[in-house]
Amino acid sequence: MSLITVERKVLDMNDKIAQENRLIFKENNIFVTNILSSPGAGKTSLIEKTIECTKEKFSTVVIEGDIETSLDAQRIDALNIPVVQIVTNGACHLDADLVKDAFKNLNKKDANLLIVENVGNLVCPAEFDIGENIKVVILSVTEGEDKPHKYPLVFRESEVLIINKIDLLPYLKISLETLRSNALAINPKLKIFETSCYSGEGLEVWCKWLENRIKFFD
Ligand SMILES: Nc1nc2c(ncn2[C@@H]2O[C@H](COP(=O)(O)OP(=O)(O)OP(=O)(O)O)[C@@H](O)[C@H]2O)c(=O)[nH]1
Ligand SMILES: [Mg+2]
Repeated sequence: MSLITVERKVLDMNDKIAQENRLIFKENNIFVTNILSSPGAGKTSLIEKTIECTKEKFSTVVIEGDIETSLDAQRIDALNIPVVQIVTNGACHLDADLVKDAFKNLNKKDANLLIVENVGNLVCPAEFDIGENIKVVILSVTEGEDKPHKYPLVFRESEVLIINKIDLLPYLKISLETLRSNALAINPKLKIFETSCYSGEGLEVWCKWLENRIKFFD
């Protein structure tokens, strides 16, 4: 019983800071995309590709979240994009307070898109609002079509599902149609894209959608 109370307090405090973040992001006229997935589904790869295909339209900055290492931040830094790495030292998600601090330390002059790569995990990050405009969940085709039913919260909370690594489909038994219908059964409003960060398939459609989504945010 007391454990449940503590957890509620932590989430209430997080929601309060997330609302403050939302105001700060709005004041800075910056659209915030929170990217979630299990480890290795392709979050950093998709961020790299998104930066590349939207560079004429947006000035992007990135916050990276990892349990250990700054390897992902190094990949973004190599593109000359301002980036701050949060190392959680074991925590399985980013929270609003960590993102607030990281945002303060970000060189964000003229930026209008902030992409946050959350810690690789399909469970905890979905519970923590960080003040983002949209959550995007990535699922790679090797993870199986049952994941929306097994990890429903992240699919419920996300506006977008990106099914990544579709270049691997010829080697797998997964049905994309079943995966899509499982995801839509959990969240009928999900916007679904199919991408390959290797072949480039589907990336333009995703980037165009993001451009429009940012154009019309208030
Ligand atoms: N075949 C294939 N491999 C991919 C694709 N996208 C990413 N990968 C590979 O998948 C592995 C993980 O990609 P990352 O982008 O590092 O994944 P991540 O989700 O950021 O991983 P974590 O940050 O560790 O959770 C790397 O070896 C990528 O090269 C894709 O579309 N197709
Ligand atoms: Mg990564």
